[in-house]
Amino acid sequence: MTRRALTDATLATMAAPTSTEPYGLIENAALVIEDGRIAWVGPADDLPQNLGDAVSESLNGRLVTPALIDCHTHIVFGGNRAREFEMRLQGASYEEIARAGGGIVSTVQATRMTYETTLLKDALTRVDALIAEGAATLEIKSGYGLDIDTELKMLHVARAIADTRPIRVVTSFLGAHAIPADYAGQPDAYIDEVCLPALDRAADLGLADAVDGFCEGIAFTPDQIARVFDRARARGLPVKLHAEQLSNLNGAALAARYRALSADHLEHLDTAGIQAMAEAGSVAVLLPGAFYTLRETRLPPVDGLREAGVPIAIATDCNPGSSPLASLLLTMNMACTLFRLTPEEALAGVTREAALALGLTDCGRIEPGLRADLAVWDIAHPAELAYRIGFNPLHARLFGGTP
Ligand code: DI6
Ligand code: FE
Repeated sequence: MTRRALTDATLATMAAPTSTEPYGLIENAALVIEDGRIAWVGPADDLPQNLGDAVSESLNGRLVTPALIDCHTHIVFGGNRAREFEMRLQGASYEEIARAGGGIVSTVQATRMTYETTLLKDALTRVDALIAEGAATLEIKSGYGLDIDTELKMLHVARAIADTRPIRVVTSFLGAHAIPADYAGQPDAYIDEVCLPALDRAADLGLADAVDGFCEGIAFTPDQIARVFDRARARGLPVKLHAEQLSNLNGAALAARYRALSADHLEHLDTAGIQAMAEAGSVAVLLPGAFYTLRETRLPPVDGLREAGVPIAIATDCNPGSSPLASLLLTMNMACTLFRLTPEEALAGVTREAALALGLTDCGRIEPGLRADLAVWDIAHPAELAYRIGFNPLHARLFGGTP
């Protein structure tokens, strides 16, 4: 058995949402790690004496948080969309570009043409940026293939990331992301001939941990999404949904009917949608990077979500179009400045609530029994994480107890 004790730490345990101590903070704390798991947490004075051969290390008062979790990314893709960024700056809207054959569909073309090795190499540059800021868990979606082979290729690359770097990857099959050019005007045929068979293949091969969709005027209707969710349910896979991003199609309520892990974006979510999410226990995943990039003006209903007790997570939405963002620290800052989350909610949003959004019960908090996925920061108080812009105070990251 390997055992490590970390002493002289300030712990933001993020333990319980109802905890009276903000951030679940414990000062002058210690932590014991055994075989990759957290074995003991508490005030340093109470540290058990019988630690045997444990290696002990003083953190000199540094702050320790759960390692960060990015619960919504499209981090695997071909090419980039800098040209589209220029077009938007000349006045074209995201929807106009999408309808004119740009947008998601142009990334689909690039992703189909890019070799798996290149997709992996390019994705790793972004993954490394997340790891450098203390991330240990990452959700990755398919959805830039939109044919069976390329959807599976993307999911293979996502799995390969976890084999190449010390990070945990959770995959989502997002075949219902956009209607590809070869099925223009035939979304139902696309669902039948490509999306559902690809979902089945991904499930057969164990490549998908969940199923996602994009319910929007420029993507799929609630009825079409429901057909995809029916198949997910038949295959025993949990669902989540891009909902209420650009308009309100009652996608969140649809997702809630399927007991979705999360509904994501949600700028146009209404009261009925909030209520449905609260009853289903679905997490609201807010994506300030997309809101910022698209210069949206309608804010997600944060007060309503809080009042209804819907857990709020935040994520990068890292993708080449609407959120070319590979920083969870900047995401936290944006969530506070743009969406008025508190710094505590922002940190919970990339730890405890992000774990919930992925259906993971063994990470996202500092508690005995959970994985020792930890971030050690050169700061004194957790509010500093969301407060600064373009500043990375990470001192060390532990992944399953290993620095
Ligand atoms: N919503 C998003 O923000 C991303 N996908 C989605 O359904 C955008 C993807 C892209 O523009 O490439
Ligand atoms: Fe997204």
